[in-house]
Amino acid sequence: MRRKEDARFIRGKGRYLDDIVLPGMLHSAILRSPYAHARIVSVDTSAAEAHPKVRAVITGETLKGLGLAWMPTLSHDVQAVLATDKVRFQGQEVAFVVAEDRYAARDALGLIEVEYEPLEPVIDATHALDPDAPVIRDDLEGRTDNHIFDWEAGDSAACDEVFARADVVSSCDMLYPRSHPAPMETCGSIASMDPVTGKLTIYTTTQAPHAHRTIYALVAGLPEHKIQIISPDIGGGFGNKVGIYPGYVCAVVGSIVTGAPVKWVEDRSENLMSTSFARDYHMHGEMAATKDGRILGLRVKVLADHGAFNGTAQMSKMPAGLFHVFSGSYDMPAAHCSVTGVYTNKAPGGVAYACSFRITEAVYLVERMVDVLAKDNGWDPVELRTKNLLRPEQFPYTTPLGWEYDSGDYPRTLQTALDIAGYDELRREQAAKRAAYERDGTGTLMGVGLSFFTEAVGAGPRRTMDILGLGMADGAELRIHPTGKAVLRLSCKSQGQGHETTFAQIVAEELGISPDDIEVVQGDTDQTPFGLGTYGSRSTPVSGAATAMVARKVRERAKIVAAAMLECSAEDLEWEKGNFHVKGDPAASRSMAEIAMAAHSDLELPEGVEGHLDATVVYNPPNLTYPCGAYLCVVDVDPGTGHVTVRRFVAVDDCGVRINPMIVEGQVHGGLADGIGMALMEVMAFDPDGNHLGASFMDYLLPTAMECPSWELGETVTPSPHHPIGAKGVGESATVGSPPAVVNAVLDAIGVRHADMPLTPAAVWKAMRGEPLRTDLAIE
Ligand code: MCN
Ligand code: CUN
Repeated sequence: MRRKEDARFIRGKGRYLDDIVLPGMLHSAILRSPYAHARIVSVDTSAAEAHPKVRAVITGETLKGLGLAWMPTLSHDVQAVLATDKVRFQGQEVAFVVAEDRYAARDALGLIEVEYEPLEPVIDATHALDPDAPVIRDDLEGRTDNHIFDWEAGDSAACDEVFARADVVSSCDMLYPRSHPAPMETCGSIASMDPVTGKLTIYTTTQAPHAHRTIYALVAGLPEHKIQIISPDIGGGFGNKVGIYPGYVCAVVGSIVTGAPVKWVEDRSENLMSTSFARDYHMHGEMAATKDGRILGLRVKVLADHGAFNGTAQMSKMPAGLFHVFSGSYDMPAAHCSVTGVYTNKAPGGVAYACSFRITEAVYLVERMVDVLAKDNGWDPVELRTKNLLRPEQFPYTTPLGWEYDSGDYPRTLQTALDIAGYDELRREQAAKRAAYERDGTGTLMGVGLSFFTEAVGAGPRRTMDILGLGMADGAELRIHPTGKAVLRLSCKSQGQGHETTFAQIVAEELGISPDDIEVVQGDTDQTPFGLGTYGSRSTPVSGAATAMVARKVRERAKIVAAAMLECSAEDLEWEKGNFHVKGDPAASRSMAEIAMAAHSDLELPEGVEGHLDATVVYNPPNLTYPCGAYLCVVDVDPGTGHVTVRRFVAVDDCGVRINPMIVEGQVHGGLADGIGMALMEVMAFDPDGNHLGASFMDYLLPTAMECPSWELGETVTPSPHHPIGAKGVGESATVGSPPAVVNAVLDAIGVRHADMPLTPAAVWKAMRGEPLRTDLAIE
C-alpha cells in the first residue's frame, strides 16, 4: 500500500512548524556564544531594547528571576536555558530577542553587548580527566573535575577467566566520532500563553509530545490540562527532536512576557551547533577466542564525551543505555564493559541519530572487533561469524549481560545476504584485482565488508527506559463511527515514517475496514492518549501492539453485537476478514460497517454490554523486540587518492512481520544512506579553541544519491513471539548496522587493521601509509 500522507507531502501541502502563523504572532532569535568556554562579565541589552521593532530581550538574569535559568535534562543533570555565569560550548544560548519579524530579531542580536572573559576549553575527551583540566561544570556544587559517571555491565571475573584460557586475544582502540542527525527541517517552537484562560499552547517539532507536556508541567508548575502540545508535520527527527531545547523554553517565556504568541525557529547552523549530537564514544575493545575461532569473551572500556551538559535520554540506572547489547549476535560466554562519561566544551546531548540509545556504538564495536580478530589470525570474517552466531534453537536467548533476545534465525539471515551478494565470486574478483594492482600498480582496490547486527528496540519494559520515573506504556484509542469509518488516536508521532498508513493498516487487518477509512491522529496531546512518543524504533513494538490490541477489543465487542443482530450466541460466530458469520452458514453474516451501525442503534444487547464499539487500550510491553540483519558492502578504493566508491550494498533485514514492506524498505534505504554518511563523510570536528568545524552543510557532509549505490535488499521473517502481530521495530536498523559494513569493506580493500570514521579520502590515504588520523579534532 502506498503512503497515505504522501498525497500532501509531495504536493508541498504538508503543514510544518514554520508554516503555522498565529494571529499577532511575534518572532525571535537567539544570541549565541562565540566561545567554547568563557566567563560572562556583563550583558548589555539596552541598544537592542531600543530597536523600534523589538518587544522583549530576555537574558539569563531575566530567567533567574523566574527560576528558569536552568532546566533539567533527561539524564538528571541541569542545562542552562540562557547562560548566566559561563558559556560552556560554542553556540550556547546567551540571550533571546522577541521582535515583530524575524529580520528585526536577528538585527537586534548585533546590538547586544556581551563582555566575555575567555577560559581554556576542554575539547579532547581523552584529556577531560587530566588533573589540570579546567573544570567545566563549576555550577554544580562540589564539582572539582569533568567526570560525570562510571557505569559497568557484565561479569568482569568471568571475563578474566575466559581471557586467561584464550588462545588468542585481539584488541583495538576506536572512535565513533560525534555526528549529527541533521533532519531536513530544523527544530522550532511556537508558544502561546492565553492570558485569559491561562492555557499554554505549544506547537513544536517534538517526537514525544506527551513527554514534553509532562516536563513543562513539572518544570513550570502548570497543571497538564492547561498545557497543550501540538506536534505538526515533522520533516525528519532521527532523535534530534526528542529533547527540550533552550529555544523552546525561551519561546514560552517570550509569550508570557509579551502576551503574544512567539515563534522560534533555528537555522541550519544553529541546529548543527547546539542541538543533540550523537556518538562521541572512544572505545577500547578486547576479544578473546580459541585457536579454532570460538569467541570466548569481549571486554570493552569506553570514554563517552557527553558535552557540556549531560542530556542523553537514558535510563536513570544505566547512563550508557543500551550499550548493553555490545556482545552482539554472538554466542560468547563472557562480556564486560565499563563506560566513563565526561564533560567537554561541546554541545550537550544527545539521544540523537538513530542511536537506539548507544546500540549504534555497541554494534560498531563488536562488528569491528570480529573483523580485527579475523584479520589478526588470518581467518575469513564470514566463517568467523558463522561459527559464532547464535543458533535458532538458542532463542529466547539471554545474553551474558542479562538481556533476553526474543527471536531470530541468524544463520539464515546471513546466508541470504551471502547468496544475494554472491560472496565467493566477490572474493575471486577481489583476489584478481589485488593481483593486477600488485603486478602493475594499476586499477582500484576492492573490499568486501560484512556486519551482522542485533538491535534492541521498543522501549519498553521498565528496566529499559526511565524518563522522569515515567513508565513506557503507550495508549491507543479507537473509535468506530456508525457508518463503519474509524479514527485511531495514538501517543507516538511520525516524523516521516509513514504512521498514518501503517497504523491504519494494522486496524484494517484486524477489523476488515479499508485503511482509507481509518484516520490516524497523532501529535496533539489534547486529542491523544498518554505515551512517551517515537524514538528507539518503539512505535511499532509498543504503539503498534496497542493498536492491534485495541482493534481486537473492538472486534470482541462487535462479535456480541453481531450475535444480537443474527439472534445467535456469540460462540456460534466465526470471524473472516471483515465479517462475522454463523458457523456453517456463511450467508448469515454481518460486516463491520453493518455491525457499527447496529451498535449505535436501539438494538437490544445482552445485559451489561455497552453500546458503540469504541475502545481504549494501554499496552505495557513485556520485552523489547530484537530485529537483526546481515549487511554486506562492496567498495572500490582509488589507491592514488583514497577515494571510496560504494559499489554494492546488500542488506537483509529481519524485523519480524512487516506491516508495510515498502515502508520498511524505505526505512532501510534511509538508514543505509545514514551509514554511508557516517562511515565516509560525517563528523563534527572541533579545533583546539573549540570552534565547531561542522556548522554548515559545506563542512558537515551528508550523503546524497551520488554516494549511494542501488541498494539490494533481502528479508527473513522471524516474528516476535511476544508482539501481538509479531512485528519488530526497524526504523533504526540500517543506521545501526551499516557503518561497520562500510568500514570493514574499506579496511579490507586497503589491508589495514583499523582506521577511524569517517573514512574520507584523506583518512584512507593516511591509513594506507600507517598514519592514524584523529578525525574529531581539526581535520587536515
Ligand atoms: N514498520 C513496518 N513493519 C515492521 C516495522 C516497522 O511496516 N515490522 C513500519 C512502521 O509501521 C513505521 C515504520 O516502519 O511506519 C517505522 O517503524 P518503527 O520501526 O516502529 O520506528 P518508529 O516509527 O518508532 O520510528 C522511529 C525511528 C527512529 S527512532 C529514527 S531515529 C528514525 C526512523 O524511525 N527517524 C526517522 N526512521 C525515520 N524515517 C524518517 N522518514 N524520518 C525520521 O526522522
Ligand atoms: Cu536515538 S534516534 Mo531515534 O531513537 O529517534
